[in-house]
Amino acid sequence: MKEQVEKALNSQIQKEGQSSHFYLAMANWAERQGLNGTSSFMYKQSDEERFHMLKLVKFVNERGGRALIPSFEKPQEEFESLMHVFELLLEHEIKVTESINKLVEVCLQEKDYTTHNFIQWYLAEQLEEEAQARTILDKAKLVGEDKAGLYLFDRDLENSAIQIQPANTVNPET
Ligand code: OFO
Repeated sequence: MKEQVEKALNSQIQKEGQSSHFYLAMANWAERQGLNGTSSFMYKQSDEERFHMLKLVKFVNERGGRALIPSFEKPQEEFESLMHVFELLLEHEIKVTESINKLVEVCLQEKDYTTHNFIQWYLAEQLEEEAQARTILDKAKLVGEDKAGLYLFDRDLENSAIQIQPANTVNPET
């Protein structure tokens, strides 16, 4: 595996793991607020990000590279509100998309078409996750500070009523 590609993939491994950590902190905060739907949703998001990290680790090793298990920054523990959580979620996903785009650029510069092909899955995933985060944030904005609205929002999130199912449903075996 080319050095630059390996470096970029290891950097992405760190970002996916950091995302998992960040979302775990959000789940933990939501659980403490009694927002069980939001907390279930964020625990699930955290698991998905960990899966994204593992998928990269395996890919690097299978292609003869050396995956590095990263350390993570301590995520913030407190959030101002439910809306704040979803604002940060969207902001974070936008940054991850930028990072995946940079990874694509490195693959093309290095003419590593196998990795380029592998990364397409992440691009599709980011599209879905950004759309999902936008939808939920729009709903959170509509609800604002209304207590009854917050209750329904959280309950709907628990029942997945306002989640968008990815078109290419994630299969951990692929
Ligand atoms: Fe890893 O899928 Fe978003 O961040």
